Amino acid sequence: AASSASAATEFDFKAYIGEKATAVNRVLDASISADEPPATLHEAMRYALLAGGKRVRPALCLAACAIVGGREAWAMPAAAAVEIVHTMSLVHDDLPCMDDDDLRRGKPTCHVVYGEPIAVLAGDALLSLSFHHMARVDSYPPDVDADKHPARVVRSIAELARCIGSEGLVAGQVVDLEMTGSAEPVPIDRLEYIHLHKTASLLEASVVIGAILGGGSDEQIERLRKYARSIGLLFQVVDDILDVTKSSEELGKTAGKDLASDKTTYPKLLGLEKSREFAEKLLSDAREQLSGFDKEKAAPLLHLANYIAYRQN
Ligand code: GRG
Repeated sequence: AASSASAATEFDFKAYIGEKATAVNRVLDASISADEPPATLHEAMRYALLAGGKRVRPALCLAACAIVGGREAWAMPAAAAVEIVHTMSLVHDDLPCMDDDDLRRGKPTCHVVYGEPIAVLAGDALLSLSFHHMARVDSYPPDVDADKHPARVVRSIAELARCIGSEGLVAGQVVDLEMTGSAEPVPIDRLEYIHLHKTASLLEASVVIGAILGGGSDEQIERLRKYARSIGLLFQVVDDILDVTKSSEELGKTAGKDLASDKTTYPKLLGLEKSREFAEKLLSDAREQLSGFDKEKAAPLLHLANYIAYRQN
């Protein structure tokens, strides 16, 4: 325990996530030129993509590649791709026909700045760009496992496609929309379905794709999939808890915004204490999946799980 504690304190998570975010931002910045016509479309894509964001999904992808012994360059195009998918889902989620939000990452939403048609099309073009990145077979240095790389790329593309469509993000969004405005609170199994699809499925794909491209064994990939499912749900449970605790702080410790709003959340269904216990259980499930890996190589995924559990936004 003493040695794992010291390994944990030696790992500088802030520096790690900062370094990965910078590297991915460089790839994202280079992948869309504002000078190429149609200028408005490209501007809108860049506006959405380069507006900040924690870059958790690319970091997960790169960390999963590293834990199975892969090199960072092998997973870098995929790390960019998962962030692009995430961004396009936010652009579409913010549209008036969906959540109708005016602000995202502290800035006016894409459709507020560029209008609805361009925001829809920027989202479409970003989705297509993500698969362009995924298909970059040239990301493998020719020295190691080069012959295996195209098969890994194809497997990763299938993984990403599945997590987006009617078995993934889109399914989660549809069920979420169906529940919106209903007078009844959403039952817990529906709430879990929404989170597993809207949030966890892309986090899962980010990890699994990193592990595939890093050359992980099927057994390693499946262990990391379980890790990712736990942190995916954890992400949302913590989000719900923060919603309550933050708005309570803002309102001077009176009833939280979330408890008063129509939105169904874990604290609403389980209470705050039980929601916190559930979050702890998900974190320990995630950590357990990492126990068979080399400690040093597992440090980034371990700290990413802790970050998701203990973040303040
Ligand atoms: C994907 C084809 C396709 C269509 C989109 C709109 C839609 C279908 C799905 C909605 C997906 C959605 C908005 C899920 C919520 C995801 C989530 C947890 C967002 C917050 O993620 P953070 O905290 O955000 O990582 P930052 O800004 O840090 O990147």
